[in-house]
Amino acid sequence: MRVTSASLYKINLPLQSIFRTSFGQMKTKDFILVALQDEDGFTGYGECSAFSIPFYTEEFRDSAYLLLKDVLIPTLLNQEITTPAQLTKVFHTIKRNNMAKAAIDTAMWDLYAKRKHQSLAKVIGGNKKEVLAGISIGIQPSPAILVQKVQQAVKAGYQRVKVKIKPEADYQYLKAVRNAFPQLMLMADANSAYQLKDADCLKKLDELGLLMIEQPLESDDLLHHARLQQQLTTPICLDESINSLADAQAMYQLGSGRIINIKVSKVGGLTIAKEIQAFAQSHHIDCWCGGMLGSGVARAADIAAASLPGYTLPNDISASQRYFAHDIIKPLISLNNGRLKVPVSPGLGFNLDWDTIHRYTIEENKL
Ligand code: OSB
Ligand code: MG
Repeated sequence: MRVTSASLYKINLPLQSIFRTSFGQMKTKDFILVALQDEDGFTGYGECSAFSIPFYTEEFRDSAYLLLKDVLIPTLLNQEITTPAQLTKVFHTIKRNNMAKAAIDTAMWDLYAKRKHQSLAKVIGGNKKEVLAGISIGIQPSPAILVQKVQQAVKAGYQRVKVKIKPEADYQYLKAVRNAFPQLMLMADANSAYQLKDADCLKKLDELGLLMIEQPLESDDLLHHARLQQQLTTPICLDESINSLADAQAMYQLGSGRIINIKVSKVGGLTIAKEIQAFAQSHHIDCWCGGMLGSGVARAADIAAASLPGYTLPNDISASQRYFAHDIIKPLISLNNGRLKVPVSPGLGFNLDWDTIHRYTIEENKL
């Protein structure tokens, strides 16, 4: 297949409510939609999830937009590509910038799947009919309000609840949730808000029977994560630290954690996500699929990834309406007994909602 033209849309999609983490807060999901057209009239769609400010990884939306427009798409145009897995070679000389690359990777997988009249899940090797939905709840003003939010999530059917934490909003908040829901599959995500010297504070969380603590320390600090894991009974899950297969291998060798949050966008797309899940599966490391508050296009790719056998735990893939009053796909993603159906129709398995896309697009380019 050969990509002959491409379109980029910079979109600011309003969130239903402000999402607060230890690194900042968001009112809109700012992202880039990439459309790639081939010589036979097929179109593949991918999302670049980089935030407007580089507070989660070093990428940000405008840097990704420039890279896509001026480097990645011009490099791709008119090249004969046999399989999307080849893209890692095509972009080999471009360092990191995984979220920009992931937008192209996922769009190419969508295109490839549509050309074969197969679902995205099928072409990447997924073998599940549905995947487990979990929810991520931002930092709340008080433990009582958090308990209310968790109550709503449980009622909606979410199989696992993740609570964002930071120093001063950790033990008391989680304890209140644990008291109200003794059996709940509960976990915490610190987004690197702690240091090794805070180990005592994190050790206190061991009594709450959490499924895992996600990314307690800095993203480039595998060594201290290993030291911390030795002191905790709760498994550490790495998110920000895992940007490549090599990162997953280093985590395993060093014992920096026991679980991986594989984000399709953060690792550069479905090809690498698949490699990491295969490595994890062969080394008995549990994995699940994380999100970036992505729109439906990102989440459709996440559902396909989560259908791979190595994704063993509930994912941060929620229904469209959890985050958005208007999503950019049709039909909306919805929960079915706490599960999400893996589409069987070609490609991503959703149509785009162009009214919504045009309404929230702030800039576009045709290449
Ligand atoms: O750390 O997993 C994270 C959202 C934005 C940035 C980082 C993270 C998150 C989430 C929400 O936890 C995941 C989602 O539901 O999309
Ligand atoms: Mg995380």
